Amino acid sequence: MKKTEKLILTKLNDRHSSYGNKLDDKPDLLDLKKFENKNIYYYETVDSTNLIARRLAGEGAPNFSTVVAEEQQEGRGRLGRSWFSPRGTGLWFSIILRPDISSQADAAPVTLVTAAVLADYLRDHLDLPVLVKWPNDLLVGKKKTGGILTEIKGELNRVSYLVVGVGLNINQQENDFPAELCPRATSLSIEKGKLFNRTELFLSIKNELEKAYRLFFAEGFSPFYQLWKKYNSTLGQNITVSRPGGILRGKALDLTEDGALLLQDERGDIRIINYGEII
Ligand code: BT5
Repeated sequence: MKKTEKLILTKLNDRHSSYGNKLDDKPDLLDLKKFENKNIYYYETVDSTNLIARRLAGEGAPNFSTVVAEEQQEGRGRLGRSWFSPRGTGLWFSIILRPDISSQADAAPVTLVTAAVLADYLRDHLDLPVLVKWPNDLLVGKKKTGGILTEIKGELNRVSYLVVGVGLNINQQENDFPAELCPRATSLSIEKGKLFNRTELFLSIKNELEKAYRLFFAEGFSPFYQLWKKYNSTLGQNITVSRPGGILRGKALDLTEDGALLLQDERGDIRIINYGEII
């Protein structure tokens, strides 16, 4: 038997055992019955769950309302980049948060909290060596398996709501990614060699995140600081950061207690980076 045939057979058998009598190749759609009374807005196809969540938040949707979609046609990354979100394979969802805080700065570490909690969850439940690249990438080795896009609505001293968008690659196989993403992207299924029940993962991750956000908005970033440091792939590395003020090169020294990156630049000066990305 050829290697590829074996792989396909294994995949079908896995589906068979994970999902009952499912032997066809239809995507495993989310199980809506499990979403009742949980403030979950389910869509088959959307432009972006973050955009829908922002609209719902503007219309008054309560804290922790969550938008989840099988597929995003215009999934968004940061800085106008796109997020590849094919149907029935990953988890694409956005959680609305309505914290009782007045300053946007207090909300800023929410991306780091989300990343640390997701890494912890995937390590603990799936035994997957996930690391966090500052500020919003979830990596296995050098490949990205998830990303976070946080958007804040408010003025400087007023926060109306936050939308935290999470994209996690779950059941994609290598040939499901477009060629340009293949060398840089992976999924839980590629890493673990089996398919996952997305409904269970989604509900369990959503639950962990809600617990974490309650704690974060009550006590700040400090309960998550060590967790983030434990799982980061950034500190100690020589990095290049692109940020609104331009490009900076240097060594990532530490994370401040409110989630900014401390970088020692090429002249030896210590720089505090609140926003940017490692390129
Ligand atoms: C992110 O942006 O990593 C944030 C991704 C957030 C996606 C979620 S899905 C639910 C919610 N609704 C949305 O519309 N968005 C959020 P960034 O750091 O800018 O990374 C984007 C880059 O990651 C792209 O330019 C690609 O290089 C790469 N990429 C795109 N899709 C990917 C995928 N599925 N897996 C791995 N890498 C991907």
